[in-house]
Amino acid sequence: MRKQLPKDFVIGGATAAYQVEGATKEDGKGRVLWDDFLEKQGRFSPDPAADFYHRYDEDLALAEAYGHQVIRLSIAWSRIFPDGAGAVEPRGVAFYHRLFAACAKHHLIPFVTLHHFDTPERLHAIGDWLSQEMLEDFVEYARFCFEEFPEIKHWITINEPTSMAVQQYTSGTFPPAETGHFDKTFQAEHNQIVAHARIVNLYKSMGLDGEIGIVHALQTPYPYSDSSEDQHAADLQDALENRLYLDGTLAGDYAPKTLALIKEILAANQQPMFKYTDEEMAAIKKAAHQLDFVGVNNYFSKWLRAYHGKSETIHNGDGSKGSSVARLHGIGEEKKPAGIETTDWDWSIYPRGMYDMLMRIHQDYPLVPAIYVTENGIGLKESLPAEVTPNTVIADPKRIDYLKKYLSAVADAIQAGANVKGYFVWSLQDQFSWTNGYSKRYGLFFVDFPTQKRYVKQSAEWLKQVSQTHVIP
Ligand code: BGP
Repeated sequence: MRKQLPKDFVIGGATAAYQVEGATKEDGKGRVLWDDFLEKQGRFSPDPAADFYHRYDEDLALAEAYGHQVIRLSIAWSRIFPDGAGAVEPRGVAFYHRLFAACAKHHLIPFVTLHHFDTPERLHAIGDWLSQEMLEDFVEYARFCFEEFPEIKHWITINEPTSMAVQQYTSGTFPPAETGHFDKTFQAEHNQIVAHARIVNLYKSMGLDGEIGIVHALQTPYPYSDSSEDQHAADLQDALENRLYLDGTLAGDYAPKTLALIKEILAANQQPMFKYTDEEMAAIKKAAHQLDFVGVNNYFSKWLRAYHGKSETIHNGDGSKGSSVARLHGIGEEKKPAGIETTDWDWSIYPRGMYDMLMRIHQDYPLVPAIYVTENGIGLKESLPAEVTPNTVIADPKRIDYLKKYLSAVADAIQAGANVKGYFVWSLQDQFSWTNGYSKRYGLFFVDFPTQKRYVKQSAEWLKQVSQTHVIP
């Protein structure tokens, strides 16, 4: 039988400022942590990305025409406060007013993220999420946005705090590209949870007419075998990436088991426990009781087996299938069981992982009022046919197949009781990927980057049907 989605289930596409806007040197925008890092790497540039800074109206018109009701956007902190704090750049403020007005014109409800991996350079240089000054400035930037943009009714504090902390200090794929610093990773995780909590509490104290949530990257870690050692490795991986965030933001306290797993990882690596105060924990508790929704970004799952050697990670950043390595001392080694399908970037295709994560939140975190799937999609190597007209529709059967399987898993979770209210495909249009550049395309709409022309993909037509009928064909 064809699976159904609830009638009030909303569908849309996701974007992030740095990945779509381009125009990184325009209208007084300040520098962010990625600018120097990418320049030094010399692999790819964040300009022009999808040139959304100038072409947002065209993309919003496509979203509307293809049946979307919602859209995920982020505000580039450094367009508003080029230095992270202090003087406001009015041209940045004006841009977001224009963008949000265009959303209204195209009947799209924006879900707006305050921090999507783009810390202003000055704050990154003084420690990023490890710096208390950054936390203070982030809260003030949030306050400014809440007062300045009353047209926004759905706010997201931070996008994927785990991706930031783990990739900054454990695997080294995000600047400052440090590896093996589990102590910094957990301290950054806790600090992000505190910053998120203070902002939720601030928002609620302002009595504003809207909702606020957070977006987590949640990949289910499964044991590679049924041995207790592999199960324990999966639990440790879960503690690194998921548990602290789930406990802190959704339950308002760190469970003793979560803290014990973290202490075990730190002890194995001879690193100190992260610091937290009673005042911070009180703020965390208060925020969890006031949170309106949690966003789940789920693309793939992981399998862990016991490993006692040195930490070693190799990132597959160019689509060379099978080149990834992830072995962490004190945690375990990632290894996919035979038969698990993967993308060219070694991401497993495992919709069951989406179902299990949605059900875990539903069952283990009863304070959570609502869940949105805020990112899901597949990165593919795609190109334009030799002959194109503006009406050319690009065939992307793999994406349709992926979306169908994952949306079906979402429908199953709803059927089983999870309150999932909407789904955002990553991504609306092809865009720039932090560690993979421009060859990993996720969009419902193809962007020919040299000309910036847009072409519809078949997946956009498929999703329009879902959005209009609430049936997954
Ligand atoms: C999430 C991020 C997005 C996006 C997506 C795809 O982690 O929130 O910003 O980039 O993943 O990831 P990637 O670009 O690494 O393939």
